[in-house]
Amino acid sequence: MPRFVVQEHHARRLHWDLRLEMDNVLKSWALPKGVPEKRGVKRLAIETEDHDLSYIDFEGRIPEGMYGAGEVKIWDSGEYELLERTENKIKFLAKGRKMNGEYVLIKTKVGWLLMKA
Ligand SMILES: [Mn+2]
Repeated sequence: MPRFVVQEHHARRLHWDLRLEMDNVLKSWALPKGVPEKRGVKRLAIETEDHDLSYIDFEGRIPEGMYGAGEVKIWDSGEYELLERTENKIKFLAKGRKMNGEYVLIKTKVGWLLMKA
């Protein structure tokens, strides 16, 4: 089963980074407001660069002067089941402790949105 992680990132602005193990990399989205807890709530998910698989368990401090400087903590992690994937939609069943259940990433005109399905 592929894995996912949500890293709480205390950069200049606090955000959460959702990363899905996919195509042998970590596909990544920054969530300014975190993972939606309720159905129907749409949260902006800003697509960011793919990360190496080894980054999935990274926690620690990114030094000052480096991109993303600040503390990174794992907010949740686990496995997921890919339910649907098209160019504009990724639906998955997350099996984490906090991120648990069906979620969908949808690409809209304004970018990606993350919803609890
Ligand atoms: Mn980040």
